[in-house]
Amino acid sequence: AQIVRLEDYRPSDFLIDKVELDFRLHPTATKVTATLSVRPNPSGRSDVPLVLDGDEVNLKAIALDDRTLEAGEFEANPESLTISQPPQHSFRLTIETEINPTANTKLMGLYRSSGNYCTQCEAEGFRRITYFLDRPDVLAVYTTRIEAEYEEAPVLLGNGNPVESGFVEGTGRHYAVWHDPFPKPSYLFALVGGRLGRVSKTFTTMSGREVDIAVYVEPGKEDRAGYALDALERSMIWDEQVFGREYDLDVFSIVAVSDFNMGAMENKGLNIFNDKYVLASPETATDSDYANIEAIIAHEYFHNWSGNRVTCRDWFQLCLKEGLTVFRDQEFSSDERSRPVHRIAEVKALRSRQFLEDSSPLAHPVRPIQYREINNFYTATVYEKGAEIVRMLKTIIGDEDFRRGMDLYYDRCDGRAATVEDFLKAFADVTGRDLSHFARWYAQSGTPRVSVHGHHDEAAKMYRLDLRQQTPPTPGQPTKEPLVVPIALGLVTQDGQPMDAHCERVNSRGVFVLDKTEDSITFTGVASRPVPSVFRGFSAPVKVSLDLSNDELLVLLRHDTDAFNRWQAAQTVAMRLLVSLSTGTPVSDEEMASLSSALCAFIETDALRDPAFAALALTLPSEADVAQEIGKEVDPDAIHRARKAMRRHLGNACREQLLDFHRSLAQTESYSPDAASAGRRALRNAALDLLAAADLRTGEQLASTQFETASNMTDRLASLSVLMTIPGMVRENAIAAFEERYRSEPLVIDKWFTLQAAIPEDTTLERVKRLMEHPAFSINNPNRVRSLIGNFAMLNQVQFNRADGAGYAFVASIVLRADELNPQLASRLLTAFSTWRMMEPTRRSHARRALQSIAQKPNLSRDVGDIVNRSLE
Ligand code: HT7
Ligand code: ZN
Repeated sequence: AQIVRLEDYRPSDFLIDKVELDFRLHPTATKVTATLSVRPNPSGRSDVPLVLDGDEVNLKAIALDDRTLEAGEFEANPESLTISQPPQHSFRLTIETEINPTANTKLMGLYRSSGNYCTQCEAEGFRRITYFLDRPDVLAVYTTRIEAEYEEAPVLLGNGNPVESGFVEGTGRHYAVWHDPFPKPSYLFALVGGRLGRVSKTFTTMSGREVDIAVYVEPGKEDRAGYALDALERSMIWDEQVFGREYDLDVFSIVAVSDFNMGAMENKGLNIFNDKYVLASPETATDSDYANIEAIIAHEYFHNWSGNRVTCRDWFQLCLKEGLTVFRDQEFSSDERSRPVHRIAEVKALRSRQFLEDSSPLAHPVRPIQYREINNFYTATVYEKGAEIVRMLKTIIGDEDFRRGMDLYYDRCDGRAATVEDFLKAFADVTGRDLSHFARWYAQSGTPRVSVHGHHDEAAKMYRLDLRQQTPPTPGQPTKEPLVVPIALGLVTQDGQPMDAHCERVNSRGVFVLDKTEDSITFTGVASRPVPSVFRGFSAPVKVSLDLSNDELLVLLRHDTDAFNRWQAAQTVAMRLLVSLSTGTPVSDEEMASLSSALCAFIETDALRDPAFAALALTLPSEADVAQEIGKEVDPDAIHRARKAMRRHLGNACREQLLDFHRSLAQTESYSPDAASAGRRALRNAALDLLAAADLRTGEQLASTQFETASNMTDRLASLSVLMTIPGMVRENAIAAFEERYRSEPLVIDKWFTLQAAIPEDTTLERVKRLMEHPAFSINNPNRVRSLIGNFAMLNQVQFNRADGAGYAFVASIVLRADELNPQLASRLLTAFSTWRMMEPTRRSHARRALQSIAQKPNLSRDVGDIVNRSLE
């Protein structure tokens, strides 16, 4: 397939200022008439053909300035429409196409979900609706008329503001006209038509304008949309208060659909969501579902400025909107919830997804320089590492200059398609700093490793930190340059007091910026050897090597003023022990006991002050995290045994305290999804998990009572998850009871699929195959496939990576099946293989064979072909 390169970017030769669309919705033959106001681009080439993009579209008619074009004046195929000699001045092009939304299983363009019509146009879906200059730097003002059978689609929604609606006399059909005054790229186009229930309220913006905000869901599920509406209102208030950004249309609608390739989509004024990220009730959604809904509602809303008002010049600039918007949604969640707890959750996700990607054959820069299939670049690197870059910028320049830079960026780029350079220039201009070295973060892939060595000179009362950074080679980048790494740090005495040491190279916000391969900083007035606390708050997305002993780290767990580093200290010690246990390096009883007694002491004194934080401290690094840390010749069975042994040890060591938490934190009042209540549930369920690891019978008894008496999904699912680790009839009965209770709730059945797919036992593969025959399962529905197959591959380290290769062969076969229907879904599933090279030789050769079996298949989609080839390179 053809490679698209950043260096080949040139402006479009034509521009489209105005688009008028007329949709006659029909299940199998929807007619689309697009009238485009086209003009030559003064910055483009002249005397060149006009080539519009298409994808599986069927041209019915074409006219230029109302004159029907004859054969020979244009050339059309499903992939493009070419007018070889277009006028050299403005003209109107009217294009009639016919599309089949029911047959659209790719879920890109116009498709149907539960009988409703909806669209997904990012990145290149608009060309599946009509021929167009489907690129983000062509911005137009859209007016959309939608017509449909009233009975089939009583609700008709488009971008912008409603203009007109009515019935088409004598036909049973009705229509609605929507106008969006803000110029936008085609990827932000959307329409919805269907039978939908609605919850809404009026939001008054900071300048006093009234906006009708609404959430549309399947009729009968309106009572599950309230939290999403509330999260939307809080997001709108937050963006006004924190970034000074106000909403700009009269309506803002969110529509939940049950077939969706990703989480949600920020179409102008008409966000379309995967229903998983809208619907919530205490009976069906967990605390983490509520947190995700809040974050994704905020994310899509924030795109109205970071993405829509200021969009991307080309798809290489994807991080410009996605990295920035993830940063914004993370800040929102941190303000709404506990900042340190949220930061830990962000970092856990970054390490497990992005660090993994960055060390895999799929590693790429935050701003890639080439792609075969853009859909494969909606990655953890673009989104999450992209957000970390924005956060580092803020850490380096400080809060006030960051806000001034954001304001300048919006002022300069509003209504335009911008680049990463435009973004950085705004901050360079407000601060007078040269950010060209910092910009390397966008271009260089791989996770830097920073080593930190401390030297104390008692006589001189000096303490020196030697810092060294190094980034390993990644595909296409054999050598690396040093990056600009902000290190937030402080010193702590051996008995845990903050030290008042001085270093002039550490700024007033406690940040030192490492911008060379090696550097040293010296603190004066340091009487005794301190414990350094570095990368506080995870101030840069790097791996850190510390020359601290476990005992010194445990001083940080007890005393550091930085909550993130308290958590990190315990994780570092646990990781060291888990790696040793997994790789056959002896671990003494004392080493195990020093961690468990530090954790027991910590929960004894601190847990109830911040239960969510305590729950995180009690959760050991995952099996996948340990595999990543080991990095080569990985044996997932050994890691599984090691982690199990350590959980058992911890559960035994802290047994009394854990039993007490499980008893005293039981839910008494009615369910509330707020962070404090969720934190108490998290601690209680972390305690249950460790108690079960220590003693199966106690665990089974506590978990089955909790399962039967739970008053909310968080507690019920947590207890079922514990039962999953204990083979036997109690488990199987609980699985059956859960299915019976929730069989008509697809999103809950997804959780049920996931739990079973994650059972670390040899029979799980057969169980997963059996579950594919379950009436609730459908290979066409992305949520079902991700819950059952995706989570088998991503969460079940021992069974996906079975030594006999059966896990790989199974997932490969599903990738091929899914590829015929939905290439995006298939290629995401395939990324589970990104760890294959770090496995021990037997597993590695099975995985290679499975990948080769995919690569050899004729007619692979571009999506799957691209991932499989990069994985094998
Ligand atoms: N900007 C949106 C990306 C997206 C998407 C991309 C490719 C295929 C389907 C998709 N659905 C949504 C979502 C976001 O990051 O906000
Ligand atoms: Zn986004």
